[in-house]
Order: sequence, then structure tokens, then C-alpha cells
Amino acid sequence: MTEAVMTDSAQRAAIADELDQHNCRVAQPTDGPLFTRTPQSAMQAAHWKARDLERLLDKIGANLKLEAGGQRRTLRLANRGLPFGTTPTFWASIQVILPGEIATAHRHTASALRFIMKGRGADTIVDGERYEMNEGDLVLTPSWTWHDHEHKGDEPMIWLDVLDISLVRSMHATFFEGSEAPRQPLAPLPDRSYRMYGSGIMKPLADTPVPDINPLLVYTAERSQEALRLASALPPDPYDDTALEYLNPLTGGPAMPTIGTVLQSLRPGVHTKAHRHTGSVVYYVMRGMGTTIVDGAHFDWGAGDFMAIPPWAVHEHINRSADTPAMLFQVNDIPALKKLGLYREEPADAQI
Ligand code: GTQ
Ligand code: FE2
Repeated sequence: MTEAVMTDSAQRAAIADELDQHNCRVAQPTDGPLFTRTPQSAMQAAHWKARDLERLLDKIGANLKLEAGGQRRTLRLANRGLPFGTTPTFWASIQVILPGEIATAHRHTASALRFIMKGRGADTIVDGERYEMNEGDLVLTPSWTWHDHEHKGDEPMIWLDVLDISLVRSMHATFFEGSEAPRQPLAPLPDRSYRMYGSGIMKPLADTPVPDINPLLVYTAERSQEALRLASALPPDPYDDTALEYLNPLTGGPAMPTIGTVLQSLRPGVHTKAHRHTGSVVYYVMRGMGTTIVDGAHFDWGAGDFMAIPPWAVHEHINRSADTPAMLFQVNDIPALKKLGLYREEPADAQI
């Protein structure tokens, strides 16, 4: 690649101050390039081990209070390469809620989702609809929906939270509202959206207009894992083996407009092909053990681990067990990239 040359640096420097007085500038030789040939992400590939996370979660459970005003007790998965967020567009955090606690009601323009990691007996209310949350369930809080959580069980409960905060911030579109009441008033019928659309294959006859946000708020472990089990007999994907995306049942598009959610299984002994794509990914290992290679770094993972893959990093997966499938929940920002026309992918061995 040829470097841009500047033979007029002295002239550029000479007019810089005058331009600056009028809120203008020209490119200076000290500026970084406007473009790079391919994405150069500051985000670093990362691996969080279950053993460390469990210890840290116990620690924040014992030491941090959960106070009114819409606060949450979360362990945020940080990225050393970024000033904010797990990836350039979203934060992945692990939320701890103890028996008897209430995480009080609020709403925000950032879209959020929860994937239940451990425990049972907590419920969340989303725009008045109450949902019980159990291990392996995916629960959505689409943009600007009210939500609060209460734990009625007797063991601490933890779940993964993902919010597209960095994306919403970059667009300067953050709104937040807290509620006076800790919990929302309940609609007469619990699980309404799940009763209407939760089968994924049918919907009520009434011809309701397609709403701006996904009308289905919960995807139970039972139905999503059954779908994955059925799909595992299909020809595998070369890069992801068996992977199913959670859908908005009315549009057929992704469950959230900006955040992609995928349930994935890797057959025993499988070694996928390597590829890269725009968009960042966070993996949560539900079960199994394997290795993910990201730009040459080997992450040996087991149940409860998290991994983060930066945009355009070459990655491949290996299931290191000879007899047990691995199951992973994946979150990415690919729906946002696709909507903006910025999604690209290629095999690692592509000639570019
Ligand atoms: O549970 O509403 O991890 O508002 C970060 C912000 C969780 C939540 C987070 C939130 C929530
Ligand atoms: Fe929230």
C-alpha cells in the first residue's frame, strides 16, 4: 500500500490557526489516516474464566447494595482496548440479584436482553407483562420498555445482560427515565406476548399491525433448545456448526434491531473453518469444553466462560470433547451492521 505523501506540510501548518478560529481545519501530516484498508479495531480479543467470574460475583453480591432509582448490581465485562463497553457497540454484564431483592423500574432507549445463567425464581416485568426467568431463557427489554426485576427464590440468581449502550451513545440518543414506584402495575394476563407469538410457528388470527418493537418478549430454554436439537441433524455450517438465530416472529428479522442473538452447538470433535466478518461477538459457554482461536490466540474454554471477538478478527472453534456437544449463546452487533450496509465476511483463506 502506498502512503499518502504531503509535500506542503509547511503551508498546512501556517494556516492551521486561522482555520481553527473559524472551526475549520485541513488534514495535517501528524493526523492519522482517514481510512484504513480493512477494519483496525482497538477492541481486544478477551476470555473470562468461569472460576474467576464466580469469585467476583460472590464478592459484589456480598459487598454492593441494590438501591432504589433503577440501579443494578452488575459485573461489566470490560475491554482493555476500549474506553467503554465490551465491544464497540454493546456492554455485556453479569447481573446478580439476591433473594428478596427488587431492581426497581426504569426504561431507556438502549435495547437490552437477559440470558439466564443460573438460578430460578426471579421475575421481570416488561411493560406490565410479568415473566418468570429460568436458566437458559432469553428475555428482551426492547428500547423504551419499562422493566423491573424481583427475586422471589432462595438462591442468588445471575444472568447475562447485554445493552447496545455504546451504539446509542455514539448517536447521542440516550434517554433514561426512572419510576416512582419500585415495580410496575401488572397487566391482568402474565406472559401475554409468549401466549400470542411464543410458538414461533403460529399467531392469533386478529390482524394487528406489526409494532415497531418485537412483540415477543421471551424465548424459553425449552423451545429454543428443542429447535437447536432438531437443527443439529441438518448439514452443518462450516464456521458455526449448528447455529440458530432468535427471530422476531412477525418480521422474520432478528429478535432485536441492533443486537443479534444466536444459540449454537458444536458437535463432539468438530473443528470449524476459520473466517472473519465485521461486527463484534461475545460468547457465553453454556456447556462443554473447547478452544476458540482468535487471530492466533487460543482460548481454552469450559462451561460458564465468556469470550469476546473483535470486528474482522479471524476465528474458529474446536469442540475438544470426543463425545459431548458444546452449547454456546452468542451475542453480536451484526443486525446493526447489516442495516447500515456495513456487513462483510470472508473465509480466512480468501485472497484479498
Ligand atoms: O437490568 O435494567 O446490566 O438498565 C445495565 C443497565 C442491566 C437492567 C444492566 C440496566 C440493566
Ligand atoms: Fe435497564
